Amino acid sequence: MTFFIILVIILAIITVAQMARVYELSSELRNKKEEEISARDNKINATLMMVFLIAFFSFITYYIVEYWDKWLPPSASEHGNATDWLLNFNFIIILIVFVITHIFLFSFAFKYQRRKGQEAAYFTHSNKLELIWTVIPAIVLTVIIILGIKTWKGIMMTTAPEDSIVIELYSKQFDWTARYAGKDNALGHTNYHLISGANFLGLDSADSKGNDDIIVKGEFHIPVNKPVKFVMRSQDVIHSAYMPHFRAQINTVPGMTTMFHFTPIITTEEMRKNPRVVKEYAEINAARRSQGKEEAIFNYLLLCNKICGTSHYNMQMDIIVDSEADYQTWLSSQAVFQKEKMAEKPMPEILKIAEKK
Ligand SMILES: [Cu+2]
Repeated sequence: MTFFIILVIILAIITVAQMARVYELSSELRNKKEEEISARDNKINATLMMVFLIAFFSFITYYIVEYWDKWLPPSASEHGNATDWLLNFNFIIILIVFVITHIFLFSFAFKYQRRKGQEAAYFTHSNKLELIWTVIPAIVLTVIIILGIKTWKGIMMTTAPEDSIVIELYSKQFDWTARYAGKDNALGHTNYHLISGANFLGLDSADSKGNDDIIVKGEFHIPVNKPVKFVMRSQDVIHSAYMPHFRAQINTVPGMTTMFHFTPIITTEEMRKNPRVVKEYAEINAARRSQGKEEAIFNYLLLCNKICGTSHYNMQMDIIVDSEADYQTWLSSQAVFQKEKMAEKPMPEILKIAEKK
């Protein structure tokens, strides 16, 4: 098959080359110079420019309409509305510039097609033009950058409220673990050297703050309308905690902690009723039924957004946004991490001394 495709391509190239040669010879016979383009050719080319402009815009319009509901559903976090607004604002500016420049580009090629006796105007420099195309983009970019910095500052440069729920997200090849700080709302100390067997997060048994810590896998719950502070760590390589529905993403880096805090504003139950989600899952489940698979339901996701290894694609955890009452019920049903499990591997003496310093 590949051989035939290559053969067809080679033959097509030869045909085009031969046709060009025939054209060359025939113009010689007609006593015309090869580079002389007829008025008819010019007209055809100019018309094709307009045809392309209309076809191109029609395709883009179709594309936007057809895939309009494939965007993410509305932001499930408070700050996400600000980033969505900024993104839309950028898209509107880009779209306006895109439409105007393309109309000019192709309609000018049509309007100023070669006509007999028509000379092109020639000038070497125009201060007015230089000013226009320097000042306008400069103003637009300044506005975008100022708004961007303001939004970013509001999200990243603020400290999490005092009453935030503290959750550690621990990444390793290839899964996530969530650790709740428990009643004292303080995470117990950990050390890489203490990782062994059941104590896979390396909790330090000497630190009483870890006595009430709760460790969960598979899915984790957060209450609606309450600020959550995520403290993130990584065991092996750089991963990236990506929670698209909450418009949140930050790298998790071995040897340091990174943080992100946000307030969820839509519960999982409410989001499952969102028309866009309902439509999307109707389509997904129609396809799944035809393949004899069980139905899928919408869940918020924590994904890894760094290509961190072979099973990167499957490194995810469900996030359930509950009402306050449901969250408390779920949390009380979770077992506190047992301290006996931590004692399997004692902290090396040399490290204890280093940490005291
Ligand atoms: Cu990863």
